[in-house]
Parts: sequence; C-alpha cells; structure tokens
Amino acid sequence: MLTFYYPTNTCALASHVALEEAGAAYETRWIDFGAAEQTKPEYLKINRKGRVPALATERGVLTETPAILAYIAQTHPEARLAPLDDPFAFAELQSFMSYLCSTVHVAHDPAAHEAMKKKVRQSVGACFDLIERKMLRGPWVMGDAYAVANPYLFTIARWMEVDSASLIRSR
Ligand SMILES: N[C@@H](CCC(=O)N[C@@H](CS)C(=O)NCC(=O)O)C(=O)O
Repeated sequence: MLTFYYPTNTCALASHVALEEAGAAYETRWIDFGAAEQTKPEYLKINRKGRVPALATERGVLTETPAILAYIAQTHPEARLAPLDDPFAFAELQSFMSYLCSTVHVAHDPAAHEAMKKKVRQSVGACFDLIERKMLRGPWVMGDAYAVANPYLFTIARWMEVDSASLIRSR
C-alpha cells in the first residue's frame, strides 16, 4: 500500500492525478501548509527536505515529482502512463518533466528566485549539506552501484567554488 503526502493547490496535484489514473492502491495524508506542517519534525521524518509531495512505498519514501511520476508509471504498466519499453521516448518524457521541475517550477515564484540569487552560497551550501549528510548513500550516490547520478553530482558540485567566488566578488 502506498501513502501519499500532499496539501491541496500545490505541485503534489500532478502525482495525485497520476495515482488516480494508474488505479493505484494508496492512502492519503493531508499536510496542512497553514499550520506549516511540512516543517514539523513528524513530517521531516517522511521528507527531510520539508517539501511535498512524498510517496511512501514498501521500500521507502520517494520525493521529487518527476521521480514519483516515473515510479507510478513503471509500477502500473497496465495504465500506459509512460513509454516503458522505449528508452528514447522515456528519456524524452523525463526531459519534459525535468524541465518542469527544475526550471518552470522555480521560475513560478520570482520572489523566491530573487531571494535565492542573493543567498546563493547559503542556499547551495544547505543543499550540499543535505546531500552529504542524508542523501548520499556512499560510496556512490545510490550506494555500491555506480549510476548516472554520479557524473551529474560531480558536475553540479564543481559550481560550488564558482558560486562562492562570485558572491565574494559582488560584496
Ligand atoms: N522539486 C520538488 C519541489 C517540491 C516543492 O517545492 N513543493 C512545494 C509545494 S508546490 C513545497 O513543498 N513547498 C513547501 C514550502 O513552501 O514550505 C518537486 O518537484 O516535487
């Protein structure tokens, strides 16, 4: 049984729709943004990033909308929610979803974007702190097996120095 953590009127809607379209067996836990429930220790045990959505599965909790959507599609092949037998078409799907997640969603909130630009060192530092302390399984990103996430992390990690340098210059 899956447990889906969501508040209304957020990006969690995408995964909620997909769960319905897949005909998935799931239960819901409503997260009250009004009470900042996403920041409370109880929810941080589910998603240490303090964000929604989160999908608890029998193997652990999934976060990040593109990952949740891909998981729903892959575990419910009969619903035909993704081109599962075509690596290129699946990559195209991931490409579209990654763009929504990493660029469109972020651009949606200009105030947050501006604040992030001003505090880039602190923000990136907090991200890497979380990655190092909680997300990195070691020795590779996902544990013993090398995966494509490693060169991705390597590439992004190199920006840390540039971010710090440009921040110092702009002072
Ligand atoms: N990259 C994440 C973004 C998750 C995210 O930022 N969700 C927002 C709601 S749309 C959230 O949890 N915000 C928490 C907050 O503002 O405190 C995803 O695609 O799932």
